[in-house]
Amino acid sequence: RNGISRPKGYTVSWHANPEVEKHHFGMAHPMKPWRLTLTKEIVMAYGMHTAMDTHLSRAATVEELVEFHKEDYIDFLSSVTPQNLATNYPWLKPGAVGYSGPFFGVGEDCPIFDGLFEYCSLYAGASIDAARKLTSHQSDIAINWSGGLHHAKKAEASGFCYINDIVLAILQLLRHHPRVLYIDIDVHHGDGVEQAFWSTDRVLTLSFHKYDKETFFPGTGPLDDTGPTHPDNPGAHHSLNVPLNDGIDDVSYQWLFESVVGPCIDTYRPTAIVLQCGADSLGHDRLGCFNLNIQGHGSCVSYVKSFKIPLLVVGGGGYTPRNVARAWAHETSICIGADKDLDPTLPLHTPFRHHFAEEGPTLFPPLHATRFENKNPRTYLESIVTAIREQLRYMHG
Ligand code: VJV
Ligand code: CA
Ligand code: ZN
Repeated sequence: RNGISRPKGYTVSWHANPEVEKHHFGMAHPMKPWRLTLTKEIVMAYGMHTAMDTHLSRAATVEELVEFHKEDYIDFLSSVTPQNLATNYPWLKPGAVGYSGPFFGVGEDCPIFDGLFEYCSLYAGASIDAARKLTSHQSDIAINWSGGLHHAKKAEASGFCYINDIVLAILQLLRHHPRVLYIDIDVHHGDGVEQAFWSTDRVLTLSFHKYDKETFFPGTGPLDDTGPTHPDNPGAHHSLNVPLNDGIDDVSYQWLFESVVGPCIDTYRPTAIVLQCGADSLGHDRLGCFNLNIQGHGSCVSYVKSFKIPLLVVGGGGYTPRNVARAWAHETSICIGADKDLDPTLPLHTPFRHHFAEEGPTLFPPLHATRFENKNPRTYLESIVTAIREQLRYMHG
């Protein structure tokens, strides 16, 4: 292939380490790191890699990880193995009762697997590298599809996330940027990032997600959770949440996204943006319940890119690997400005072609088929936009 020419007037960098892709959470676990292999395969088959600076990312160091995480938690992650778990950490054994020591979030969602620490430090290293490319002005858009693990807490793994690479990357950006806007289109609430920056006005967090306190993970992120209630706290009004119901479609989502993100950028005037592109908000996702197509999901990236503000793009959820790969490859093409140039027929050859057999060899299969009825009437979406605009009026500076 001839490849695609570099974008004019700006630089895009791609940060990845193929070692990440080799890790397994366990056979039946929905999180599949090899979706990154599929993504890369599409990106390279189209020749998109020739239009970017591609960096082999390094593992984050312990010093870098403890900029957010608690040291005893990092010690635990770096020393625990499936073999020593039961002997060294007996209180983490299934069924253990009565122990009130550290728990660290280990369980079915966040299992201890072989190479866990290597996996964590590699995806975190890629996000930190990507953030540094932006602060050093060597890159205008930096991409790390292996990152975006928004649920991890200071001393606790949660929802398939162990290290919060997004928080670590934002901490890097904050060394040079006065204000960072974080936008999260994963179907789940970006609770870990929200919590980490709950008390500062230098990061505005905005998550779009399915919200049901009782039945949908993590159960946080209602419309009225906008930051510390005490008004002297600088973080007041600097967390925004867009709680949604099942089945939202491209047209509704795009309208809502632009109606909310536009005013956020105009009011907050961020000097850098981090966009978490969790692909579990697509239709036909194994865990999600929205009806977005690849184009609808991608239009969020196009819209954010159009503001020409230094942009860090990370992955996140996404549990139907072939569609995750389609979405992230399409979004890579948007970042390099080549989306209009791609032939929507996937240029794939064996052995990868068979992964895409279900919907056929197209980049844009219809995913909106009504597995979930759209339970987001226009009146509901309008009330969200009104509430968010109201919340933005409290924000000054
Ligand atoms: O809903 C939950 C928590 C439970 C307890 C643990 N069981 C396994 C599931 C119910 C209450 N967890 C969610 C976590 C979703 C994480 C999303 C992460 C992201 O996309 O936002 C960012 C990367 C959940 N939903 C579905 C599952 N867990 C699930 C976990 C499994 C599984 C099937 C479903 C773990 C192991 C296996 N199957 C074998
Ligand atoms: Ca979200
Ligand atoms: Zn998710």
